[in-house]
Order: sequence, then structure tokens, then C-alpha cells
Amino acid sequence: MIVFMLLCFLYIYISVCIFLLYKKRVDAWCLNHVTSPTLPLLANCELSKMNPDTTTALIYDEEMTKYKLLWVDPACKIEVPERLTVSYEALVKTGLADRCVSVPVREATDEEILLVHSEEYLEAVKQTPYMTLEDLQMFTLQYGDVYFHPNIYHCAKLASGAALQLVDSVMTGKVRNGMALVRPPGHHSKRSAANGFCVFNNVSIAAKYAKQKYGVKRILIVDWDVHHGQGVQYCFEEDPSVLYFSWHRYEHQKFWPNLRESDYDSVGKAEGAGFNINVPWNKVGLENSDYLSVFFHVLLPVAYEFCPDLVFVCAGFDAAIGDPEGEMCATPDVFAHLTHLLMNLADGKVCAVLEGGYNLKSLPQSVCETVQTLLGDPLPRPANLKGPCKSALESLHCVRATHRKYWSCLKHADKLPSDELSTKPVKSAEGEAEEKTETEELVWPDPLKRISPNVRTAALVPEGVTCPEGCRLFCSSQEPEPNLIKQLQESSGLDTADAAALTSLSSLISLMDKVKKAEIRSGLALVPDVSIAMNCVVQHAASSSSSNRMLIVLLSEKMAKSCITEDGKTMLVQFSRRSLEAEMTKYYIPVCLKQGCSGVSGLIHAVLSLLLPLGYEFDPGLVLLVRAPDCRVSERAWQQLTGLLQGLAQGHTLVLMQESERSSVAPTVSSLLGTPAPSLGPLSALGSEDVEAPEKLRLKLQRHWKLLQTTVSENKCDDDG
Ligand code: X5A
Ligand code: ZN
Repeated sequence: MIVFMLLCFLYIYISVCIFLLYKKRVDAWCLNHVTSPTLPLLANCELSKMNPDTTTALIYDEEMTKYKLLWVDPACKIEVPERLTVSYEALVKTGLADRCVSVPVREATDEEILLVHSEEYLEAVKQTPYMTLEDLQMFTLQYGDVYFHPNIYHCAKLASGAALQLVDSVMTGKVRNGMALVRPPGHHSKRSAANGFCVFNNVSIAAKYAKQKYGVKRILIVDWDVHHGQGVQYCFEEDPSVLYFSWHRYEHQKFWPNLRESDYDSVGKAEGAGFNINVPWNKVGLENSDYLSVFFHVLLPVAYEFCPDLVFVCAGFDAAIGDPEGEMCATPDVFAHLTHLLMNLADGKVCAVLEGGYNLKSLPQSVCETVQTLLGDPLPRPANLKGPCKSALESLHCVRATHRKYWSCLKHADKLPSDELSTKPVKSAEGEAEEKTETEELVWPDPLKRISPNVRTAALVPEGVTCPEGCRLFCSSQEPEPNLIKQLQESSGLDTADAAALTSLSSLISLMDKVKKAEIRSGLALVPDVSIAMNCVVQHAASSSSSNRMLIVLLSEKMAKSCITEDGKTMLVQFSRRSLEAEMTKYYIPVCLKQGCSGVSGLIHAVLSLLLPLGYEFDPGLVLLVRAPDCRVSERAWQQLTGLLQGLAQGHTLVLMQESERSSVAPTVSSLLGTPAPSLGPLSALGSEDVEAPEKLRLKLQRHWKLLQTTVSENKCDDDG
């Protein structure tokens, strides 16, 4: 008996050791074998320090580097195996790969491939591993801008299978989100044709699979690759359950794949009308502002109205600077923001699948920015946003005008100018092959390191209020300075006798200082009176010599303009039912909502199309988010707001709430900790009142804040040349 027990003990001991040693592998392993009945213990991923609620899957296999172009073809020479190796190596070198759960790839089955492709096509591709070089070349000729190799069929099955593994990991809750690094890409391939380096349509297959296997009702596909994923468009054109959004270099149809149906007026067909959104770019050299504008004024409002259960990103990085195909100028850090802005949709279920990206420097940088954001690290400051260029504004205008009849959030968008033809005259695509001048090597600074403060979120709460899990209870270490107390007394109007209240205010100030100094990423304070606390914080910030800009977001019916000094150091955006328009200045922006903050659709719309562009252009170093008890904001809308604001000021947010609202502490902290805000459900259609007022405000403010523009204004003549 004793021997038996000893043996058992030894067995358990060894198992635990092995488990600890191979924690990472086990993580990856149990993801795929979680249903295995023989190993119930190992299936418990909770044992690992990684929490599946917060983990990011990374799916990669070296096998997908094992095919390449075997003949000379200038159109295909950029699609090289190094694209994948440099991306993966960058993730390893930065330590990001290690922080992800590595999920193995698998081959997509015939059945899965046939969800999107025809039997004839699949059978034809199946033959390619046995073809001679000449046969392969011949076979390739029937398709556009693609090449075959004896091993590409294998890799294409793995690429699609990787996307499916990602769907499984996310849908079963093993991870929150993830990225698949794959070759060949997928978004150009059609039902019966390879195209544009793509063999099987990885994301389309994964979307069909998610619908079929998990009954996912609404899927959003965001295609930020610089090319139009026409294969995805064709696949879901008539399907209202899949919203496909793509921006792409177009140049009035002169850019590959030169399709009429890539223009903004292809909105989907039959039932699917309105669920296909194309943003054609008619100029190269576009920048971060151009991309973000389209997110703020088209994609995000529509996406929130649509309310997806799952988000895919056709994550091509050829829209980044230095790319020989895209010739755009967006910097790699913009992908951190694009990613972040999607992460509060669909309860955070974001599946990014690599598409293009051909500059071997900006590609890995952009991949790292994306993965690091999926992991929840602080965002880079969105610096130098100067507003969209004229050509981008034209596109934006056309897209919004075309979709106004499908989406309530766009119903007040300006109409198309009557002289606007759906497509401008197109020069013949064939014939005059425009010779490309060899562009000189572009240089851009390396993206800055994104360092997380040691403390993620700290809470300053009165005794008796429990501090939610994952959050640090804040206790001011120092005795309050007499000077500070005096200052606080002035700005609060409190009596000297109110010693306790003054000490707690001084703790609040020291919490803010720690957040500003980035010792703490974000903070929350429950205070006896939010207006008093806000005044103190603002005045303290103004008196300190720091050049830090502060954005105050205020949900309150009480007028608060007096806070603002108009020196450009503070901006106050206030949401309320009150019409305070007369008070508006460049830095005091009262947003009047018909139903105040209690109307979810109205508030979210204003946040996306007003607050975010203002915040991004203002680029504060600290966000002060103040919720007055009279604002009656719904908890979920509040969490969305809190989550979205984390894209600003590197996540340095200080939240002020009234003591009576202790039940909101946990949900608020959850959003500050980076937990995706719970989905809002399909939003009720916005009423005219909800859209009209913010729209009017946007028009008034757009001379000061260029990121609010959605049309080319008359007095603007700075062409981008
Ligand atoms: C996935 C992707 C681009 C094909 C370009 C062909 N394909 N000229 O970026
Ligand atoms: Zn591309």
C-alpha cells in the first residue's frame, strides 16, 4: 500500500514537473485535443499562468515557406518565402511569439475547401504536385498573376487549415483572438480560379466554416490589404450575414486587378445589398490619417450597427509604407490602431489572417504591431494625424453617399454630387504599360517600443468597496503635501475641516501623477463628488508645468466649460441631453444627444464619428473619463467607450465615478484591463435626431479638426499631388 502511494506520489510529482517544463507546448497541445477523454487533467488549461480569456493564438508553420517561383515572372517575383520567415522571426525576436499560444496548422479537408471552391478547380489543383516544371508553367497561364509549384497545393491546404484552426481556437474560447501567418494568401482566389498569388480563399473558407460549424450569425471581414479581395466579394455578394469591407488601390480602375466591380458602387447584390463596402483609393501615397478617417466615418459606425459575432481581418500589409505594390505611406504603427479599433466588436473575437505585404522591412514591423495589439499591450501614440488628403476625402464621400440608404448611421451623409459618374473615365488598361520608375529606398523610423507599465490598473475606492480582480488597490504612499492640500481646498471649495475629503482628493492627485508618469497604465477613482474631483484634477494638471495634453470626456448634464483654458492643453468633450452649442469652442465640445447618454445607438455613433477623430487628432497624453451619476449611460455603452479610448494616450486613462455607482466599478475595471466590452447587440436604427446633431457639430468643427472631414470642403485646396 505504502509503496503504491509512493509510486502514485512520484508519478504525480513527475507529471507536474513535466507539465511545468512543457507548459507552453501543453498549452498549444491541449488546444487541439481538449475533447480527448483520456486526458481530462491536461485539458485544464487554467493550470497554466495564461488565461484563455486573454490569450492570443499564433498559427504558423515553416512548411508554408517551402514553395517559390521557379521561373521568371516580374508580376510574381515579390511573393517570396522570406515574407513569412522575416515576419515570424520578428515575432520571435521581440518575444511576442512566446507570449502567444502557438496553435499547430492542419490541412483543410476537401469538404472544407469545397465550401468555397468548385470540384473541378480543386481536382485541377490536386494534380499540380505531380506536374513537371513545364506543365506547371502551362497550368499557371490560365490564371492571373499567380504561380504554381509542386508544393503549393500542400501549403494552400495548410494556409486554409490555419485559418480554420484559428476559428476553432477563438470560437471554443481557448483564446480570445489570434493571427495566422500563412502563404499562399487567399483573398483573390475565386470559386474556380487561382489569382493574385492566391490558391484557396482562406478567409472565405474560414467564414463559411464558422457559419456552418458554430452557427455564427453575423461575420465582419475587414480587408485592409492594399488590393481588392475580389474573391471574398464574389463569395459573399448575396449574403447579408457576411459584411465585407475592403479598401484598395484603384486609381480609377488602372490598378490591378482593374475591375469595374471594385469601385464604391458595388454594394452587394439581392439580399446582400449594403453588405459589401468598397473604398477605392485613387491616389498612392496615402497616410495614417486617410486610413483612420475611413475607419471613423465608414467602417466603425457600420460595423457597430451590424454587430458582428466574429471578425476576420484579411491582414495584408502591402498598404504600409515601402511596399512596392501599394506605394502607400502609412506607418506600421497604424495597424496597431486599426487592430485595436476592431477589438471591442464581437466580444473581442478577432481572427487576423495574413494576405499580402511585400516590403521585408515594413511587413514584419506591421505584423508585430498587429500581434502586440491583439495581446493587449499599450498602443503607440497616434502622432501627426493631419487629416485625410483630398483624394481620400473624395473616396470617403462617395462611399458614404452610396451606403446612406443601407445604414442608419450614414443616413445624413452628404449625397453624391449629381455630376459624379459612378466611375470616372478609364484609360485602356491594356496597351500603355506604365513604366514604373524605380523608387528610391524609402526610410522611416523604427516603431517605438511599446512598454507596459508594471501596474495595469489601479483603483482608488472607499473602504468597504472591493477592488475587482486583476486590479491593484491604490494607496497613496506619501503624506499629502501642505501646498497640495491648500490648492485642493481652493479648487474644491471644501472646508479645511474636511480633512478626510481633502486627503482623499490628494490621493486622487497622486494616482493621476502615477498614471501620467506611466508607472500605472490606468486608474479609476470612486469619489464623493465627480464635479469637485474633476475640477481638482484639471486644475492640478493645469498648474503643473507639464506640457502633457489632456482629453476630458465628460458624461454629464452639468455644464463644465469653465474647466477649459483654451490654451490647447485640454480638450473637453461633453455628452449630454443639453443643447450647449452656443458655448462651443475649438476645445470645448458639447455633444447634444436626444436621449442623452442613455440612448446606446446615439452615444456610440457620436463616440465613433466625433470623439474618436477628435481624440486621435488631439493626441492627449492622458484621458480623463468622467461619469456623472445623472448621465444614465448603459453599462455596455460605457464599457465600449472606455475600451475604445484605450487607443489614446497609450491607454493612460483616469476614470472618475461617483461613490454611489460602486456596482459599475467591476465592469469599468474590466474594460480598463483590456477585456473586450460586451457586444451591444444589433443597434436600434439611429433616428434623424441622433445623427443630425453630431453631424452638424462635425461640419462646424471640421475647419479646426481635419479628422472630422468626410467631404472635400470648398475652401480646401491643398491637393496631395
Ligand atoms: C495577396 C496579394 C497581390 C497580387 C498582385 C498581383 N496579392 N499584381 O497581395
Ligand atoms: Zn495585397
